Amino acid sequence: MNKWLFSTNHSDIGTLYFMFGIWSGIVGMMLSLIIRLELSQPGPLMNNDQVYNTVVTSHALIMIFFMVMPIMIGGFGNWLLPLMIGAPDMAFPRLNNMSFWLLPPSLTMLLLSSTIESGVGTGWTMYPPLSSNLAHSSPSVDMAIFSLHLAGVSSILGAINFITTVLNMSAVGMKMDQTPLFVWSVLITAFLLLLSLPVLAGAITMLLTDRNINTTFFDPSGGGDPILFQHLFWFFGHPEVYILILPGFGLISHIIIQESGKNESFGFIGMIYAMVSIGVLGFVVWAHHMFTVGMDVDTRAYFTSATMIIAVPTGIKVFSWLATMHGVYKNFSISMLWSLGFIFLFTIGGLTGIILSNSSIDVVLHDTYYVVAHFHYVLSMGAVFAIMAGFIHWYPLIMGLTLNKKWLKIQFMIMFLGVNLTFFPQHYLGLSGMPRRYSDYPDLYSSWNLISSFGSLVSTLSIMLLMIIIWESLISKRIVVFSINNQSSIEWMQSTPPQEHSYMELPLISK
Ligand code: HAS
Ligand code: CU
Repeated sequence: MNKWLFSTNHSDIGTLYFMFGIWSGIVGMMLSLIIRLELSQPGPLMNNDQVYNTVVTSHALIMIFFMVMPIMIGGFGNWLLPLMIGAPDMAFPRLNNMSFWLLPPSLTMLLLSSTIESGVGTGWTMYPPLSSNLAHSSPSVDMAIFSLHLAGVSSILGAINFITTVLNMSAVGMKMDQTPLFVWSVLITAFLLLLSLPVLAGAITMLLTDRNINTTFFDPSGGGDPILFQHLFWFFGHPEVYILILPGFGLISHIIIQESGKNESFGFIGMIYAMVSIGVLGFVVWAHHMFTVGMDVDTRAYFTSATMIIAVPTGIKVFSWLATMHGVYKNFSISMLWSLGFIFLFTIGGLTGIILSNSSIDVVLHDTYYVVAHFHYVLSMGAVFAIMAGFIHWYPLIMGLTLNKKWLKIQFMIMFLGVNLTFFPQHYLGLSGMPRRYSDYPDLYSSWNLISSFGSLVSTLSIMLLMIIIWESLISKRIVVFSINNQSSIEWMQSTPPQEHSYMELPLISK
């Protein structure tokens, strides 16, 4: 009990984050099934649009704040980052414990907000006036705001911890240009968190005072402006999407390097600059989420151009991953399958992002299912595929056990099919004008919605299979043997002698 409650050990805390993230992921997945069930055919299922919108809101917030971020930054960050820089632990172990333990109360608050009165039917963006006290008079929105405050504090403390750890506790002689890519990705993510979360905190606090103590930051009747909330929200919200994907980029790089038998990534330094540029540019493109608010043409031209420039560093990453794989005998290990799936599907999502960044096209596509398709390609197939790849790749390190490869391959195939069935049709729905965040639609949209809902069942099946695979590995107890001489008994540990840029090999092997 004390081991878990008061843990100051980076790997134990990492494990807690994994368990928390997986649990939230299951909750988020159940909520998505409710959404797809409601939308599987025209006409009402739950017959309550406020409840439907509450489910959509909780699904998004849970997946973003309580599934992807805890698993990627809290789980993989805590487990791998100290090992990769040769540090004994995180810089502030007790702060690390606190970062984790702020999350369960935060999630509890969010879940409870759905159980009292009308729930939060605002969408994860919480735009006023919908989220103000006229349209959402119950305390549900206030609870959701407090929940985000807590999650925000947790992430800011975590970010401080990661930045300090990397800058102060790297092995002697490890220069920044020798620091592994995953460490870089978490470092950059931590800076994005540190700079963007306080802006969200400010925005939701202003919303809280608007709702409860008669300020009018977002209320024109008192001289305020609801558009101000959108600017503040997206100044956080856009960097947030890179927070969700950058650690995944780091994981994918390591897996591809290792599975291709290379010592370092193709264009290692370029990969670092690409991530830094994505992080910096991520702060100057926020208004591409607001093209329909009535912006002047010059501002739209600026935000369109700035957004498109992000395709350049992202392209550098995609082509460097492909070049890293080039020239080796193709090895379709499971983590490599997920990595290839990641590159392919993330690129599709990135390209639809470029389409949406055109302000005149976005005026038509904004708030349609095309946007939903875009962000699920980069999230459900980008971020989640990176998590799957990483989890399977480092499962032997984390659990000391091996997984059944044949079943994992089948599971990959089912999930690949499932997510594409779910989200590819949503491009067509969006292009033909189906709006997002509605519980019903005209008959015209029936067929693609049915296929999409069927796909979500297929994906759920694959996740259930994954749970069985993990259970099988836990009861079979095929224990991993770690060797110090680089000749590991398991496939994923096969590595060439450590050279420049491959410090990450050392601690993993001596573990
Ligand atoms: Fe996005 C909306 C544009 C990346 C997540 N995005 C969202 C939302 C989420 C999200 C969650 O400009 C919805 C938020 C909400 O609830 O309303 N996004 C982009 C662009 C990129 C991008 C340009 N998004 C992401 C990532 C996410 C994410 C990563 C999370 C993990 N996104 C938008 C826009 C909206 C938007 C609009 C608002 C839409 C609306 O109306 O609401 C880029 O970072 C993507 C770069 C990646 C690539 C692929 C690899 C690059 C290669 C190089 C060659 C490509 C070239 C492009 C030269 C581009 C291979 C050529 C172009 C062709 C079309 C062929
Ligand atoms: Cu954006």
